[in-house]
Amino acid sequence: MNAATLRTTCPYCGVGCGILVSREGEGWNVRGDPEHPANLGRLCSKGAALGETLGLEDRLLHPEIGGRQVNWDTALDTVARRFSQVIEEDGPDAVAFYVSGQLLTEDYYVANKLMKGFIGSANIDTNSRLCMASAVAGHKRAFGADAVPGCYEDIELADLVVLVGSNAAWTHPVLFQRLSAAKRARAQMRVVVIDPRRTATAELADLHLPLAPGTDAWLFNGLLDHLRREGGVDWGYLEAHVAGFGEALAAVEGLSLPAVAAACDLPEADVARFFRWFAATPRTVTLFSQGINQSSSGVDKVNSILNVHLATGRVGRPGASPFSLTGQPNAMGGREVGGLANQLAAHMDFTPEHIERVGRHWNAPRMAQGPGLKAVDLFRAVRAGRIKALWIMATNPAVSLPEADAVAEALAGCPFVVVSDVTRRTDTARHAHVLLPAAAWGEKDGTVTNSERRISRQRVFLPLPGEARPDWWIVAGVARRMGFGAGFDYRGPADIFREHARLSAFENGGTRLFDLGPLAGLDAAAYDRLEPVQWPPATAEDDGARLFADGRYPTPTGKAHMLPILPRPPARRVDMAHPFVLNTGRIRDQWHTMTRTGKTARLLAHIGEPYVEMHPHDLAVHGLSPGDLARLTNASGEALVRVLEGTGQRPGSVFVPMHWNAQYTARGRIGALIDAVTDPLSGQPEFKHAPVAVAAYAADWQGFVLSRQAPEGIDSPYWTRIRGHACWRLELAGNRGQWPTEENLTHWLGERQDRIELRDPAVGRYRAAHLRDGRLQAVVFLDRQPNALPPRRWLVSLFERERLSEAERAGLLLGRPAQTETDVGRIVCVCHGVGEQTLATAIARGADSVEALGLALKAGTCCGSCIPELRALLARERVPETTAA
Ligand SMILES: Nc1nc2c(c(=O)[nH]1)N[C@H]1C(S)=C(S)[C@@H](COP(=O)(O)OP(=O)(O)OC[C@H]3O[C@@H](n4cnc5c(=O)[nH]c(N)nc54)[C@H](O)[C@@H]3O)O[C@H]1N2
Ligand SMILES: Nc1nc2c(c(=O)[nH]1)N[C@H]1C(S)=C(S)[C@@H](COP(=O)(O)OP(=O)(O)OC[C@H]3O[C@@H](n4cnc5c(=O)[nH]c(N)nc54)[C@H](O)[C@@H]3O)O[C@H]1N2
Ligand code: SF4
Ligand SMILES: [Mo]
Repeated sequence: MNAATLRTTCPYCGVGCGILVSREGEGWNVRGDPEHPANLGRLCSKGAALGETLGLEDRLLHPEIGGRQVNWDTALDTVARRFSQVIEEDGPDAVAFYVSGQLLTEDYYVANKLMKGFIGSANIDTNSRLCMASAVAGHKRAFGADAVPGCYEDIELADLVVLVGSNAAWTHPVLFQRLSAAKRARAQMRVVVIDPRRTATAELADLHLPLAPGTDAWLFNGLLDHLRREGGVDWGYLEAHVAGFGEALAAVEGLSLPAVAAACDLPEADVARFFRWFAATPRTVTLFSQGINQSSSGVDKVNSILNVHLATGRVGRPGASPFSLTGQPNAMGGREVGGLANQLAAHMDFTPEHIERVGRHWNAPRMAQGPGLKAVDLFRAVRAGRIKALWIMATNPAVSLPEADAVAEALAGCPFVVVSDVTRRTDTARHAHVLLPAAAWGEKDGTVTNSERRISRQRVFLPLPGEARPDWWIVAGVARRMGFGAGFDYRGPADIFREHARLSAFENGGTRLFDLGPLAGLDAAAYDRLEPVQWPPATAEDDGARLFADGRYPTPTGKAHMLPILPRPPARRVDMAHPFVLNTGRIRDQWHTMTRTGKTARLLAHIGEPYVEMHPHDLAVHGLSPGDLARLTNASGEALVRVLEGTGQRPGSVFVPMHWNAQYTARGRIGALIDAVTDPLSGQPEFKHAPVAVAAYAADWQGFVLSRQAPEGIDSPYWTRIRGHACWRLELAGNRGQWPTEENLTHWLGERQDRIELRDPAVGRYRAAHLRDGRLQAVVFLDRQPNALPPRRWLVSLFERERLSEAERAGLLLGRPAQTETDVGRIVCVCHGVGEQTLATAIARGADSVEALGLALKAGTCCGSCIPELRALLARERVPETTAA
């Protein structure tokens, strides 16, 4: 590693991959850190594309009040004054912070301290409420502390890996690559995937259980009873280390195999196979994520999983553990500092003893005395006018909360909204009175904790652009101006980290697992050099990689708890008017609300438009075809998206990605259709189960714009903007009377005299191009016959030319390539830009494995995120043996 190489950590998912950054020409080379224990050199497509997201386009670079640029003093004074004023007039509970698992631990710690120790309210909640809250509550009920017992290595050591409600191939890709490699290396390893959809993750599975949505607790209860019946319970472990097992087992007694299979709508034989494998495999790891957590009974589902691991004594042992996958890069760090409204700090709760202790450590003038409002309730309070000043940091609630339209309304009606973000234009920032420019990845310094409790450093390699500042600096600046100078006199993140570590060790005496005592003395240089380290930090006897291996749990009795679980169906049921279950989640190449991944063309090459994926049978019944537009509706809202056919979809269920928002599409904020029903214990919303109606949107015309400039001035009922390498693509559709106006056309093509045009009102066709010195600037194609629209990829390729040839110019408005050119098809491998068509051709010519495709086309050889899809393509396209001769 040369001296100019900097080691840092990926800012996306909870795998927490180590990254090496170095200069490369004008840009930055980003690659996996071979020495980081999370990824050992690997990166996924999002991590690998980080170098392309560093541009300052779209960045918020200066503080703004009411849309006008102001200096930092004015901005911080204004925020401090308004917050103080509201607190004075209406009390501390009339203000709130809504923060994020994408803050660094140091940022998070300072925000939490200000609210809970100095303002005197616990109205600080985090987007982790939407993400990890059910796992947190489940862990606390079972183990007495919010701790993931296992580590990544367990996934490689296990003989059975069960993935429940996790699409790790797309959402935790590097961990999934580690799992795939282990499975290849160890013939005895089996993988079970439990997900209503057949996902990319399911491609690796020996058994996929496409259960009816929301029925996981029946499955795990059934498994528990099976273990009891078939001698699979470790009675010695239960007697010694677990309380409540009698009740838990009694609650599931008599849950027969046929009853489970019926409840989950699964073949009995498949359920039986899963149960047999689980019972017979001591080294079992169960990975779970949002298919479990995001549910109105999420906590019970978590405990139904923890129950079967406790019953078999498979907790915190090599290759044997339950494993909650964290989503965001610092979801875990947020739990450590106490970013949730119902936690205090450093894994302490709102008990009188803890309140007193934390108050003493902080020297806090006004400790919050009890839990604050959880995210959904917090925004309800904003809407009801009970919260009068709100500060949002590093999250985009107008997109990501359920009932997103109501959230936007709440923001619009709130007297004072402050937004700290790195992006200038977001659906949330639109409602801000004060915008504060935060430092982004590469510009800020601190720590994050990944899914396996490993703390890693994010380091600075870029200067602060404009007037951007780290989040901790912004919060501390406001705190000082509110009169709390002594508590917020930090010189840098190292100061904050030390204080956080000291608090974790403060009067701990082994009572709290989360103890960073050994790190509390790091000086600035040691903090700077800090190597990735798991908590609890290693001791002479224990490397800290696993928890509870000795069967001792941090509860008053030292025992874990099994809980009787009474499964509940999802809160909202489908009916005649809303016959589909809407399931929402992630796609491989986008991150949440696209504020960063939306900046790179490469990551939009795989999937560029918001879509609804449906089973072919449902398409046929509802008269829909792939490529149509569909309108999804229910009482909460509506969405307009492209139809995608997916045989992996369960009939009756549809899937829509959570990512698209008003910056990229007309009506794609799917959170608008999700009722804010939450788990009674965790407050986590049911994002995976909203009844909806789906109907064809009978567009009278469709079309597209390709343009070197980002297209603006769009008012069509349907539009999506997609960044490409050489040009932007704008997809459009509308009804009679909604045809783009002359003003729209001028926006996209410039003045009329600069265009070549073909207007055919009789058939409803408009085609135009704008060339400058023979170089294509923009084209517009609108048509009442969507299949008369020319191939977009061909036109896009013309934007890559410096000059169009005569033949190309002639072919342009005819909508036909001058000569036959090959269409590479939908891009599958985004790193090397390899399309489906190219892959299919290579397969037809004999490339018969992922490795062969890699050798021939480089596909899948960079980040490996597309390997599950390569496998699926191979399975589909491979020439049958008999005809191959
Ligand atoms: N590419 C990408 N990766 C990401 C993110 C991203 O935005 N983009 N975000 C990160 C974050 S914050 C998070 S929280 C994680 C989330 O990671 P995951 O939880 O893996 O992702 P999701 O797509 O939300 O949902 C997982 C699966 O749950 C399934 N599911 C739905 N209903 C049920 C059910 O009733 N039972 C079961 N068993 N499964 C069900 C869905 O079909 C889906 O395939 O991803 C992280 N990684
Ligand atoms: N329908 C549906 N909705 C969901 C989910 C789902 O599965 N389905 N999943 C939920 C889950 S698990 C999650 S985690 C949430 C995620 O939802 P959000 O947190 O709303 O998503 P992001 O787009 O990551 O928002 C992060 C914001 O912070 C900004 N940002 C980035 N870095 C920094 C920084 O250093 N400082 C500051 N101040 N700002 C920064 C980004 O520009 C962006 O605006 O979505 C939830 N919503
Ligand atoms: S798996 Fe991908 S997104 Fe997640 S931390 Fe690693 S490189 Fe980043
Ligand atoms: Mo998340």
